[in-house]
This record gives sequence, structure tokens and C-alpha cells, in this order.
Amino acid sequence: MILREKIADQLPALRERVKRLVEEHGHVKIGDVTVAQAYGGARGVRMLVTDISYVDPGEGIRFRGYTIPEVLDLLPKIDGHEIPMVGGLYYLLITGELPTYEQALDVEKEWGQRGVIPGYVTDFLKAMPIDVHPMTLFSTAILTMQRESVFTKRYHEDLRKEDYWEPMLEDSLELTAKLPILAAYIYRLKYKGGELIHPDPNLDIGSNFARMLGVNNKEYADLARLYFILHSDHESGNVSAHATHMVASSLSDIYYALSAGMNGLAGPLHGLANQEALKWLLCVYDLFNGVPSKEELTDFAWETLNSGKVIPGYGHAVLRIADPRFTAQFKFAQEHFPEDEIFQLASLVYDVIPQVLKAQGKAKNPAPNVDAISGTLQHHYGVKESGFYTVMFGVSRALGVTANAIWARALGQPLERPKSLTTAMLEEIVAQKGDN
Ligand code: CMX
Repeated sequence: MILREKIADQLPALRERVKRLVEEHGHVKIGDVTVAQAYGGARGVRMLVTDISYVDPGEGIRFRGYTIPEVLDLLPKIDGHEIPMVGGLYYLLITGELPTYEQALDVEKEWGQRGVIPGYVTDFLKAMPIDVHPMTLFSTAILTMQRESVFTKRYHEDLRKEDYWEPMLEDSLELTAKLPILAAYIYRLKYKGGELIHPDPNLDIGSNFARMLGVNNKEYADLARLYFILHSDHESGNVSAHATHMVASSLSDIYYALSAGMNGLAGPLHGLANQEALKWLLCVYDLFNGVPSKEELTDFAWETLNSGKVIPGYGHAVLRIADPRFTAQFKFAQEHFPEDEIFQLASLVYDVIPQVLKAQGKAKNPAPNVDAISGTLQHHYGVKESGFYTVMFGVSRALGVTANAIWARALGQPLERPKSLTTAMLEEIVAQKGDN
């Protein structure tokens, strides 16, 4: 298989580079940690390594060195489709090389062949109460499939450390093939009376996802591709990526690790913000019987802030500009449905909220993040059930975190285990340094 060959080709040179860095330059400092960072969620502490993506605070994400506009321009597209194949993006994330049309299609075909959900998973989903959140269904269903892990099976047989990555790749391909189908099953079960639409193995992930949701619209298939590309990776320190990496570092397989990552994604300060952002927009829309004036919206935003809540979709732990993932989706909406009233409201919110957050003076970045607009686009095409949005985020995030997990195994990255100190120890360090 093409991805296995590529990794096997690249691995000796990268292992050599990492070995030299650690053996010859392991003592070189890359940063210091302050007391504020130890208490402040390790913001800005440079302690993770990934070659798959990098977030520059002033520019945004680059996947393997390519910006979002470059990725959308350079990855191969199926004839007549506006947005590239997601299989091409996975190829880029894993190999670091831009795929040809055939290579991107090859990944899509792999997914097509592997895209079967075991019967016990659908039985399990059907047995769950209807009010269970889609993210709980998604994460638990992933965990349920852990018995399929080839890594775990081979680990208990004869697997050598230098070969760990191969079954990790195998598991990752299986899982990433199944997740869009799993997500669509959850959508149909929870919101469409349980009538499931089976995947067509001849379609790419974008068209298949639209089909399985029951949205028969070519534009929506493009939106699904865009969504899965944009949310795939955001370097290693965000909660979903970091949780996945940390759990996998104990040699847990990717099913255990991704399920953990998805539980982190389900938090309202992270991936669940896409659900919250649409809810907030619809709440405004209902309250004012349509798009409010700028003044009315400003007042409502202050009410939200004064009640101690965050404005979902705005702010970021790393970015200090409008998220280019927001911009790409905003452009899609502007090109396809500028007249949509919820989009017009989202545009007004984009105009108003940064000023309100600046005036409040707390958020370090008053600009929108990826979650500010994604629900608006889904809503336009009839996928209005906001509880489902984070599941879609999860399908996409799995691409980035599995690519990282494969390479972490290939490079033999060890158990992650940072060190804790006590409050008294910190006080003593401060006193010793004479910081009065
Ligand atoms: N609305 C209100 N207050 C906000 C805010 C927002 N959108 N963004 C930041 N703030 C506040 C923080 O809550 C914090 O307040 P306290 O000092 O009272 O704790 C203060 O501003 C400083 O925060 P920060 O350093 O700018 O941001 P953090 O790195 O701590 O947090 C984030 C980043 C994203 C959690 C935060 O901006 C936020 O809560 N945004 C709204 C939720 C959201 O959109 N999350 C999705 C992020 C993208 C993703 O992961 O999917």
C-alpha cells in the first residue's frame, strides 16, 4: 500500500535526524517555564514536536508547510468538484508530499474498501437512549471497536519496537475509513428516525458523507470536503490532539487514544464551540425576530459577557488573528449563499464581536476561530442539528491525530510524563530566586 511504502522510505533519514538532535544537541534549551505557565494550562510552553502542521499566531495553520489557500489550490480535485479530495489531504499529512490525482484517489479507494461498520457497533448505537449526546455516542462507538485493533493484537504476539508504526497505520486507515460512516449513522439514528443510508464505496468521502446524511446536494459534498480538510490538524498542543497523543504514548492503540481525544473535543472551550456558536446565533435571531441592528447585537453580546459566559467561536489560545479556517468557510458562504439570513447575522457578529471583546479587554485574541461560522454553513444545507457538529469536527480531527500517532510510533516517541511541583515548591523557588 502506497502510504506504507512512503513512510518506510522516509523513516531511516528522519530517525537519523532525530537521533542526532537528541544525542548531540539534547542539552540545548528551547524555552523556560514560568510559574504563570505552570498554573495557566502550559500556554506557550514549547515541549511538543510534530512535523505535520504548525500554527503561527500571526498567520494560522500550515499543513506540512502549506497554508489553507495553498492546500485548497494544490490538492487534486475530482472533475467538476470545487474542493479537493480529503484522501489527498491525508496523503499530504502522512507523507509531507503533495499527492498526484492517482495517489489521492488511492487513499480514497483504501477508505472505500475498509468502510464497513461492525454490526455490534450499530446494535450498540441503537440500544442507547435517544437523549445521549452525539459526541458520547461517537466516542463510545470508537472505543467499542477497540477489539479490532491490529496493533494491540500484534503487540501481544511478536511485534518489535521499530515495527510499531505498521499496525498503527493499519488501524488508522481502518478507523479513518469508518468514522464518516459512523458519524452519518449517528446522525440518521438520532435525528432522522433511524433510517440508515449505506455508503457507496465508489464515492469519495465528501460525496459519500453527503449521501449518507441524506443531503443530496453537490455543493454540500464540497462543503463536507472543505470541513474535513480544515478541521484535520492544528499542531499538537490543542486538547484533542494532545489527549490523543498522550494516551497513545502509553502504547494504547489508536481506538483508545482517539476516543480520549474525542472526549476532549467535546468540551465547550474546544470543539463543542461549533454547536454553541450556532445556538448563540439562533438565540439572537429568535430574540430579535431576524437580524438585529448593530446596536442591539452589541447590547446582547454585553449581556452574554456580563452573565459570565464566553462568546462561542471567538478567541484562541494561540492565534492572534482571524482564523484562516474561519476565513475559508466565510468565503465559501459568501460565494454560495450570501443572501442566507443566518449567514448575514454571522457576518454582523463578525463585525461587532471583536470590538466588544476588545472593549472588555480580557480576550487576547478578539477575532473569530474556526467554530464561529462552521454551523452557519451546515445550517444552510439543512444539517441544522447543532449537537452533531462536533462529531463532524471529530471525523476530521482524526485525520491529523492519527497521522501524528503513526509518526510518533515510527520515531519511537516515549511515554509522555511531564513533572509536577507542589505550590510550596513553587513558593520556595520564587523565594530562592529573590523574586519579592
Ligand atoms: N468570550 C468571552 N471571554 C473570552 C473569550 C470569548 N470568546 N475568549 C477569551 N475570553 C476570556 C477568557 O475566558 C479569559 O477570561 P478569565 O481571565 O476570566 O479566565 C480571558 O479572556 C483571557 O483568555 P485568553 O488568554 O485570551 O484565551 P485562552 O487561551 O485562555 O482561551 C479560548 C482560549 C478559545 C478557550 C477562549 O478564547 C474561549 O473561551 N473562546 C470561546 C470558546 C471557543 O470559541 N472555543 C473554540 C476554540 C477553537 C477550538 O478549539 O475549536
